[in-house]
Amino acid sequence: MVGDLVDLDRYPIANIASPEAVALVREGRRRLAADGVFTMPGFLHGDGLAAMEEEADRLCREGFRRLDLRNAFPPGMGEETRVSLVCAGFDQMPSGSPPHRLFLWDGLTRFVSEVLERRPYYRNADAIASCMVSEYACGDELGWHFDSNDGAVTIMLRQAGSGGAFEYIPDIRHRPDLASIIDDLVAGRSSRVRELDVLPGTLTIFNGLRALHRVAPVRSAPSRRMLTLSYETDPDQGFSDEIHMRYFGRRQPLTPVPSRGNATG
Ligand SMILES: O=C(O)CCC(=O)C(=O)O
Ligand SMILES: [Fe+2]
Repeated sequence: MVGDLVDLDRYPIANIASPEAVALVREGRRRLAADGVFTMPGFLHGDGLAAMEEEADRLCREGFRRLDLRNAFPPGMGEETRVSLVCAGFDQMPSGSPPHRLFLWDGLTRFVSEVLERRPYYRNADAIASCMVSEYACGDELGWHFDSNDGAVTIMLRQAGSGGAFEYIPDIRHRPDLASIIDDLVAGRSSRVRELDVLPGTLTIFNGLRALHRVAPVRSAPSRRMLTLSYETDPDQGFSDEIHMRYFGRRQPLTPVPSRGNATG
């Protein structure tokens, strides 16, 4: 069902009980524990990436442009950072289109559940923001933040010509010296920042609740494009209306979205 998108020879995760899938899950857990991030290069094969890109072209033309400032650090820390990007939501993806099919594939939900050791685990239930394509053109960026939702999985669709790096400081949310780490960061003198360089087609599992991260400003074309899939421990969990308005400019989906048949992970 997703073999036309995902390289199932390289990543045979369809049968989660197979020895190959078990080994991948173990590797993912090890990487997340050691580095705070697990990447799967070539998760989309060449044809799958091309099909995803074609759909992303259309979605980005119809996306919502967000430009504002926010402070996404814990209360009392940090300062406002810039958010500038284009977002297209799940409600804009035709049923059966490549991103829609990938998100609704239970095999991926189960795999993410196993790697993150969240059982049961569900696709985020949001009709708009559960699955989205984002685009960062020249000058766009997503300032430093912690994520507000549980599990974010990204698939790089296109790298920026230059700039647009994903930068992060893993696993610092609960550190007692978080305030001074953030002071150093906003003053531009932090030595903790790591950069994650991934090629198009790479799937990344990342703990954005615990890690500070940002997308640095894009400096030259082409634009950076990312597919983001969200997962939750609560099958009814969606995003707030504030997120809907900020990222998508609407509270309600454009067209009613049928039930996604949420499977346990
Ligand atoms: O595009 C990325 O690499 C990450 C985006 C992100 O951090 C977010 O949407 O919260
Ligand atoms: Fe994030």
